[in-house]
Amino acid sequence: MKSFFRSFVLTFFLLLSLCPVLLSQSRSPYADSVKTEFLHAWNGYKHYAWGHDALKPLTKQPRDWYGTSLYMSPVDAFDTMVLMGLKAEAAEAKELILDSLSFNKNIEVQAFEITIRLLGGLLSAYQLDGDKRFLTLAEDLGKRLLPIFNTSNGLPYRYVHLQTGQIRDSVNNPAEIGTLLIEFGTLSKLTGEPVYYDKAKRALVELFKRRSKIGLIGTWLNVETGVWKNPSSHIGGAIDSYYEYLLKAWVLFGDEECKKMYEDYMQPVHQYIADTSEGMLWYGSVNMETGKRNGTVYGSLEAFFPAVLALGGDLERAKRLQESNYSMWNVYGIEPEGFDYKTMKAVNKEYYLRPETIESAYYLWHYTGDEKYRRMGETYFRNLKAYCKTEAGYAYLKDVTTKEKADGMESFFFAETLKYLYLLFAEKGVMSLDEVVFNTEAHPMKMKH
Ligand code: DMJ
Repeated sequence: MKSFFRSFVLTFFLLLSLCPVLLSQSRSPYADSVKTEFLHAWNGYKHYAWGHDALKPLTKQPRDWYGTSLYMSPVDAFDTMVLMGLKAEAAEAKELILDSLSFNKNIEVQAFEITIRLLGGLLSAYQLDGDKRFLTLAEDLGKRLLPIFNTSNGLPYRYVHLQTGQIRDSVNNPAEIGTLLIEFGTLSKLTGEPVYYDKAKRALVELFKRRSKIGLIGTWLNVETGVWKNPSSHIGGAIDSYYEYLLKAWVLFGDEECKKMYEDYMQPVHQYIADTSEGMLWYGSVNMETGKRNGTVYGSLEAFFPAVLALGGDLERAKRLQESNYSMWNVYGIEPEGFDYKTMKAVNKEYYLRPETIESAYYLWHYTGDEKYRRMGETYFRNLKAYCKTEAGYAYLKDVTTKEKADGMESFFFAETLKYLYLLFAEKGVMSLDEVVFNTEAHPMKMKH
């Protein structure tokens, strides 16, 4: 009897200790609710904007970035449908893309946006679905984008004409210069053509060479002269994903030089750009030459940083910063584009349906198994539904303080916002950070192919 009691107690404590592990492997009921909301937004797109880049969710009109469609929403949404198991929708989107998408168009495009959304989306579609036509489209696009690197130092221009290869705008920023390697590198891997990897990698290195004496970079740079046009250094828009890609190029391709550059940047980023207020960790902005603080604004885009820190193994900083992300969200029940962390007030009041704080919650949940990140996700999801849902889809907020809506639904809402929410609530292994590297638009690139 005694031994029966002992084994009962032992089994009980064993199960108790396994609880967090089992919980973090299990599927939350929220996963299906996210799927339902994905379908709501997708059906709105289908009904009112089929074949166009995006849906304007208030006026229920289509929107094309360049006056002709490049099928942004279907390409951005495809891999999310695959991982959610939405087979019929994925088949429909695939047919639309393969029947109608062509890059032989008389338009000039922004290389960064087209790379992260379309090149990234087509490459992940190919890796997940296996249909070679996705890769053919990706290769055609890659070739048309290559002229951006035609400068004496290999630092890319911002715009390129898809038919003529004419390039424009030599004043570029670190994010647009340095967020190309995951896609171009994967294209090299899949086609066996090293040119894509080499050119995108060179841009990262050339940018690194132009950091200041204290190791920081600014916001805008003339790629021809190498002169910085805006010396403000931060982790937000126009810089953000450059850091992300240095780290991810190491994770995906094993590129040690990229890892070293990432580590070299992180030291001054934490030394100068990091700030604290009321005991909370934030990242503001400083002058790249002197390290002198020139701003205390954080925001929706900066909220990506805990995900990168977690991927790089700096879990303590990642957890601390995610607490700040969450408190920024909770001031208005939804986060603003710009937030002064000293006054805890919005300074740019829009919300563009951005994914970054959800992405960070997902990475932290993956690496720690702590259910608290799922609870954060539940708040994010509930508030998104409460404030942004419309009859035809989901809409931006013009003002997070009044919750007044604006007429936009970016394709990254399908690619990222809903994907990271779904992954946060789905059972582990649906698509894991141990097998894929997500590009900055959340398109998964397989580590082994
Ligand atoms: C996306 O296009 C990408 O995540 C990019 O890195 C930043 N902006 C949007 C999402 O906010």
